Amino acid sequence: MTSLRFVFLFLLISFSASAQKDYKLWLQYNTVTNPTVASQYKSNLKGIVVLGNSETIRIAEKELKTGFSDMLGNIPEIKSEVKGEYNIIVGSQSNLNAEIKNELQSDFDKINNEGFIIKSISIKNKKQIVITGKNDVAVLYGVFHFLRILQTNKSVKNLNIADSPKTNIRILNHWDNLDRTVERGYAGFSLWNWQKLPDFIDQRYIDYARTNASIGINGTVLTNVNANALILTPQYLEKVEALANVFRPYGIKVYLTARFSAPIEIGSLKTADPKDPEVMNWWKNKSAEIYKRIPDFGGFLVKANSEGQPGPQNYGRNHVDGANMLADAVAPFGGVVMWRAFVYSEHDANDRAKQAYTEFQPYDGKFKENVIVQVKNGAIDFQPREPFHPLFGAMPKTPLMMEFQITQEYLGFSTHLVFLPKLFQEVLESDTYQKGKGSTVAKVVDGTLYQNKLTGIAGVANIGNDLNWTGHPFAQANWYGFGRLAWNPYLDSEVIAEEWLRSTFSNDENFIKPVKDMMIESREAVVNYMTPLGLHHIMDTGHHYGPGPWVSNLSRPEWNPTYYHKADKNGIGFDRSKSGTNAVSQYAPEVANLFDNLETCPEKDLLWFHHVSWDYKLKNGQTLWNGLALKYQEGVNQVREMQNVWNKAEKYVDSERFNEVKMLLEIQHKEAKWWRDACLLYFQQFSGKELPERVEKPTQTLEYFKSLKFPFAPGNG
Ligand code: BDP
Repeated sequence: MTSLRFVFLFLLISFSASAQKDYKLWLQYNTVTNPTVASQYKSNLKGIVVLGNSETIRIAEKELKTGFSDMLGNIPEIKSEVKGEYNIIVGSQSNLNAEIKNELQSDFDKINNEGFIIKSISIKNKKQIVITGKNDVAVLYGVFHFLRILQTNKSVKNLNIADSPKTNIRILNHWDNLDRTVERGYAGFSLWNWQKLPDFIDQRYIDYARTNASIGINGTVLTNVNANALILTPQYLEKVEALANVFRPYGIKVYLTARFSAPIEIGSLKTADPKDPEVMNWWKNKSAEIYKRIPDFGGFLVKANSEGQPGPQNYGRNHVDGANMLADAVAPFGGVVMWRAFVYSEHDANDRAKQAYTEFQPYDGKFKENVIVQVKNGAIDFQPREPFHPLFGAMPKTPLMMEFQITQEYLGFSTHLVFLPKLFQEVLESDTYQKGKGSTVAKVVDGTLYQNKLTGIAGVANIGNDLNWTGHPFAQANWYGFGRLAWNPYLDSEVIAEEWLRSTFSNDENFIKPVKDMMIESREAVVNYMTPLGLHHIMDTGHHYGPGPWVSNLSRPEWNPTYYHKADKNGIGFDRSKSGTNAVSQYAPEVANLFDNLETCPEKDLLWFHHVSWDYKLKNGQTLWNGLALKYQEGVNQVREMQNVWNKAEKYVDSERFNEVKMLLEIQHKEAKWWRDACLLYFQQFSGKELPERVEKPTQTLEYFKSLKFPFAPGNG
């Protein structure tokens, strides 16, 4: 009996220890096991001097203590003043003594308000490490960066880091509804427990803020872009205020989505016309009411006249009228309006890929100073691969912010391992040529191309109340990588993958190298088994789970996969060249010509821009049909290789996370085959050709795949 009880207790403890690992994300603070590294840390980090006493500074101090005690087994002596050497001195510029301030003057000149300095200095011949910035939140960023140095086992000798975020707004967009369902969420329900707020503060709110601060995220939009006006009522604002209070010391501002028709729905006005004085007044008063509660409220995110959401066009006005009216309301308080450019209309027969540009580009220079236009990375909708959105670089007088999707709506939900920073990097590196060679999307986004002051990157969150936050343990890397790229859009995704692996799992080189390669490859794998060679939007209806290239019966033509692949006896692909819809003309001439010409169009984008015959010869000499089929097969093979790599990682990973990933990879493998077989069987009806030898034969019929239904797939409202 006793021994049974003991076994039970042991299991319970080991289960919770393991579950905690999942929960702790990249802030594991694993014990430093490399003896050389550990002894270097111990001899260089002997005391901690914390200057200042704000809540933020207390958080920074606590973080350092946790980091030290977990990673090194003891906390260096906490001192009230700088005595002796090898101290870590933590505090903002104004709290440093004159000598240190002087020593760091040129470093302070290099950083912006959110930037930090981590530097080894010698004062009166005594070696010290200073972690500082212009305010306490910047110091907190510095502390997290310093702990990352320890987590990744890098040297703490001769530190000389001055790093600032390159964008102002680094923000998560939660598509969370007030009933706690999450649109396109695959990690459980919303974190925000509106029923228990404002009085009950879930520990997860604090952990959420801490985690975001650790990667420099400084904003969060709590509510879905398909907005509910109720969030703007006093009953809910009181709850929002409670969350804002939790997030504030971590440097995170709260934003809300503004439903354009709110003045009617909760304000009993007859109209929401942005030129109506009563409406303008309503928003002004509403903003004042919000700022009274939340003085650092960030502002509004708006989806207007898009997919049925109300907007200024309901009143014969345009996006500029709508955005500027809201901008005026929040301007006195320093708020911003993030106005989304994700628009396309069922009344517009033009290529959907062209519609946002056609509508928004002429508005360049017309928005108020505190408006930033939020543009998805591609012109359709977060597909596994899209060429960059033509609006980037095309609105020199308007700040544009990037919208990435971290949640994997079109990339296998939270069951597929796909490392998204690779996708993000591909977009950010794309050259728009709008101001000559080197006019990359990253330079548009960080404002350096056109000297915009307001800059930002948004990521549609993949976070829910699952124990591990993101559903898939590796989806945590996408949250992490988003934050790192929002801070610095020029970071290499390989560097990000490596940092994340070291902080999340292990510093063992035998683990890092193969698993990092697996992550990097995972993005191309998903493209290959879902939408190779520029195919896009061929998923099943509504839930977007699994393949549905046959779907052609939806009321809006541009919702049908057949609209996008246009497969017929002659070939496949969407002709967006000059002889087709001429979507290429929305890019700068250099880019337009590149895409327009079959010879120069990158094959990864081929079927995005061209309708080509099944016998078209690819660069590798294969016909298009064979090449397409082989790509689908390659995707499946890549998943198999990912499984092999993971199986060899067993000894470096705790058993719970190891098994989770193993099971998920099995699902991914099954679903990769499903995509391959369903798509190839469907397209084969048009090509009329046999599958090439190296492609495995489908084990089910096309009719079977078409019959699959998923009435309760998650994320589909
Ligand atoms: C699509 C999603 C839909 C979102 C929409 C948007 O399917 O749920 O509301 O984008 O971004 O990707 O507004």
